[in-house]
Amino acid sequence: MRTADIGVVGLAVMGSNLARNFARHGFTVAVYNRTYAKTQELIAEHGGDGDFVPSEELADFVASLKRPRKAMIMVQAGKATDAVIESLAELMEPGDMIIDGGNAHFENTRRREAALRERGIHFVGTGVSGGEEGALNGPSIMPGGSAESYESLGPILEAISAKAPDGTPCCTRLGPDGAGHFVKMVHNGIEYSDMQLIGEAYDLLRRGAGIEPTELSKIFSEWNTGDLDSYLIEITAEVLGHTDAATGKPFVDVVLDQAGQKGTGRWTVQIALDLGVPVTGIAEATFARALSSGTRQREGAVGVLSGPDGGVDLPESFVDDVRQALYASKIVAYAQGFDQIAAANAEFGWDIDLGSCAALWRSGCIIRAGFLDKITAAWRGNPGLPTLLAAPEFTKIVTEAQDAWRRVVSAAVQAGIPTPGFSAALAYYDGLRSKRLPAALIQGQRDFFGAHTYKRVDREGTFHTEWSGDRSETEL
Ligand code: NBP
Repeated sequence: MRTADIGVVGLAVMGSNLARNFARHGFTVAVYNRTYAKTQELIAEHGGDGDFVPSEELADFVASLKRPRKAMIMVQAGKATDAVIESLAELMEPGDMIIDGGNAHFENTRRREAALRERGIHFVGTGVSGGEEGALNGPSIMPGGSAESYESLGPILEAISAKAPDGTPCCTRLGPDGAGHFVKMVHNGIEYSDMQLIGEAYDLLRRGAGIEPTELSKIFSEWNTGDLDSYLIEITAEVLGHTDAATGKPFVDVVLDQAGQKGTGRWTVQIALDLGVPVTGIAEATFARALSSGTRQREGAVGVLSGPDGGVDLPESFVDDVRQALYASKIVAYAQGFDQIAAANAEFGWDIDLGSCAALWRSGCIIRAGFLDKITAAWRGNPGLPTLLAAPEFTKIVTEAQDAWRRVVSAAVQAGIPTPGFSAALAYYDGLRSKRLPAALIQGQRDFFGAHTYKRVDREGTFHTEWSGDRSETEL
């Protein structure tokens, strides 16, 4: 009795919403959860969404799938995922597919794919973004895995995915093994960066310019109608406009200022360090969350370490300056994320198309934003761009924004308002455009203490100076 087009294992919030999304698109969906009560709950509450085939036993679940079988796992990342993969693999046959839609580390996905490939089973590690609402109504989907598996799986995933404004599904096969989860990880890293930058804009306007949350909510709403049009700006306006029912105060004032993290920002930075890619925006955002949560250090410093406390003369144009600084810094954050994906292509032998990444982030995911259309066009127009900032449209935007950007960073320093995201983005921009960097001096220091050698600007070759001797130079 093989009737189901696809199955979902793990019916917590993400799995049940994805299962409902499949069903609403006319697919017959097999559903299984370790605790059967959750399966029964899904059928009782949402059975009317479409055609579900519930099973209490995993063997019955597998038996209910059409060949080649497709089972999507939406369970807790880590050990639970390994356990479910093993149980499924024992019941499956060569040619079948196991799709992991959880937030797996891409190295785990590479390991799992290699192990299952030995057994003839396709393993598709796929990023799913958009939270529970996206899972139900159309997420951005970032699959890895074999081209062969995508032939039959792709149309099903594309059907339930978000659609970009031009109607294109926000789901594309990105490459083999860990490519999909890698792209999802970088997506989350950019999300960290974007949120930090918005937080800094808020802080500058609140503490620096003294604008109250209700007014700020209007400013962000207005920004959302222009270049900054994005989901994160939209929800920022909502959060700032919200009043706490219990106290009547702005909601943002009653929330403890300690940002949590589940680890994907940290992974992005760790891998970037291994790949040697400067993702300074993502790193600063991750560290800023850590600083906010470092209660011991903060308690020891508040009232002890002195400095200006927000008061500074600001230019008339300050609100618009902050908007421009935010836009320019955001472009840098995305440019760095794309650099990281390009570096992974070289390291892991992938061929992830940067234009396709930008295209599938246009809808459904947390970093969806109007300007991703421009980014998509930039990479598609010239896949060999050395950096997104070199695309003429983006060069123009950051060039036009830079006076405002510099005014904002200067004002922040004067006012004692921390802007690690804005400052790091501007420093990265200035670093990239500098004809000469102090790295020459660092090479001299390295040669001095460790005979690490250096290259010269005027001759080919590798050189060392006898620093502790007569300071003569030898060519090696
Ligand atoms: P959770 O991450 O909370 O996991 C709960 C599910 O895992 C339940 O179905 C539970 O079954 C099952 N499970 C566990 Br825990 N251990 C198991 C085991 N050993 N064997 C079988 N099943 C096991 O669910 P979620 O929040 O829906 O997220 C699912 C995945 O999607 C995660 O990897 C998450 O990182 C990822 N994700 C989440 C979001 C989001 O916004 N929440 C967004 C994108 C991706 P039980 O009912 O029997 O305990």
